[in-house]
Amino acid sequence: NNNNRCRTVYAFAREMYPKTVKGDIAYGTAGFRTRAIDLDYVMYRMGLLAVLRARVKRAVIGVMITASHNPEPDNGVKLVDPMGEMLEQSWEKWATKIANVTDDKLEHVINDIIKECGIENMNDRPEIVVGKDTRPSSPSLAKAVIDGVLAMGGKPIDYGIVTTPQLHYFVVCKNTHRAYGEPTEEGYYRKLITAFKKVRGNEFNNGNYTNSIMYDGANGVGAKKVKYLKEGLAGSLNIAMYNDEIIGSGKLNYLCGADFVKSQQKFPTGLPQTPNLRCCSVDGDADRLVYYYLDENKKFHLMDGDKIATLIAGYLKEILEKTGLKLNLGLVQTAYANGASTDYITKELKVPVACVATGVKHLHHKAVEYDIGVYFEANGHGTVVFKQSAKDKIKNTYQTNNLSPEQKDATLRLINIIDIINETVGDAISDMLLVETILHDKGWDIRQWEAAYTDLPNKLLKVTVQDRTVVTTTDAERKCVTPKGLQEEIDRIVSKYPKGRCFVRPSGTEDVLRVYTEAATKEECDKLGIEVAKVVYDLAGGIGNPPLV
Ligand code: G16
Repeated sequence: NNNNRCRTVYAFAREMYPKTVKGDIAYGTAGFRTRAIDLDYVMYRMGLLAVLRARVKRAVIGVMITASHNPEPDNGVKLVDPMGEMLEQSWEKWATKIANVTDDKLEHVINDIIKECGIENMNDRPEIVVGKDTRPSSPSLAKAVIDGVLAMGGKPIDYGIVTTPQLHYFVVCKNTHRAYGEPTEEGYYRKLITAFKKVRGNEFNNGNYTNSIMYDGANGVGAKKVKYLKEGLAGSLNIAMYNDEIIGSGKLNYLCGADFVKSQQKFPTGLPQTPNLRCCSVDGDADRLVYYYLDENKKFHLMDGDKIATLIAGYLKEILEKTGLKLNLGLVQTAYANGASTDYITKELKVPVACVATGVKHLHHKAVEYDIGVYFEANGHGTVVFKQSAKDKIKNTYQTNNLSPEQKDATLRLINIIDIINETVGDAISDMLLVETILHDKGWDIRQWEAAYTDLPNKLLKVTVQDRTVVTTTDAERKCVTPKGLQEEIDRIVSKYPKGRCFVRPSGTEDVLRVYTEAATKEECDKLGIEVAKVVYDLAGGIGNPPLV
């Protein structure tokens, strides 16, 4: 029987999804990501792998087709593990092997997986939940995944166009037998909207907080999906939508969206430039969120993932104090976190901070060590995770009779806030509702939020090189190991700049090296960035135009 099953797999692979690309593809920060035209066979094979993974875990596995913040001609695939995490790291080696093996060796790799993972029953039909973003290439790539799932004997459940975090949510709902929520889009919206409305109550405005927001959907799935939310929230939060051209407009992430706003530190196209209005942007698959506004002088002010993280961590700390519950709270960041934010969290908020490598998979992993773990990348990708024991404690405490009215109130607030949060992965829509809840409760406008601390000027540059793997790093990507001499040069340059900080790492989603710099003034920060980028260009094999001096 196994042999029959696998014969279909190989015939399909040869006939319909032959490996057309000679070079290897690497499993990066968020799965495989490259030009969409090079991905057909990779998708088919990820369909196969998802079924094998589901058999090993005896659970539902998710496959999301998206290239998130990348330009429209790119695409990619992320595998979602049973509890909503990104594919376990020990399986990335299988993903890489199965994606890169030649057609005639596919059989061997599959046999190796079956053997090494001890898969005995190849005849069950595990469910594989499949979702895609709005890219024009996504439907045919989704078909390739589904064909892979069917060939391996799995049962594909096609959710069509959904956000990445929605797909993670569906996987967890299914694997918890609906304890986490209904595994439908309606169930997702209902859960978030109900919790949001409960916390907000009937006072829609409070102090300096007003309940209107301008929302940039990046011309992607985040625009399509927020429409349902907007209707459900009618009145309690007014969302004015912009950049909601969807499929095939070529405008996905173009001059708009969270990645553009954060990395260019600019107001996006398509939104009215009204001063002092609270605006937010999501990215191409709606798992990142940043806030910003223009002041009276049209100066741009950004509230990035660090500002969101500190707002949330500070607020949860206050609420916890009000409840009297003893739960440990921690925050996880990456090297991209602004130095001022880390100072503020440790010194002012007195919340412990951990630093890990880029990629939500690393942050999530670390955050689950705390009773309540807040994690955010500076680019706006993050969420909050609660240990089951912490949730039980909060709920059980609420049932006891010895709470003061303040304690009871704060505990109930916390219970509802947990339901606003999509704990499975960073979720721009749920994060937005959480930020709005906190600002509303505090009665803050966006300037009051901004005032918590002042970011050190920072810059993110890209350097294109022949082969980005020549750069390897250590210490949560804060130091380069290779090429030889690069780190010494970086240290030498950085030492000339007050409050200077810099690191260089290969991107896991684009074919570039990233250069991050921070310094006391904007001019110095820009200068530092260019100086380092030049050295990187020279020592790491730069191609194309050298960075401008
Ligand atoms: C992905 C990852 C993020 C990461 C970003 C950039 O985001 O999920 O964790 O920060 O790529 O990664 P890199 O610098 O390695 O290219 P997204 O939103 O594109 O999926």
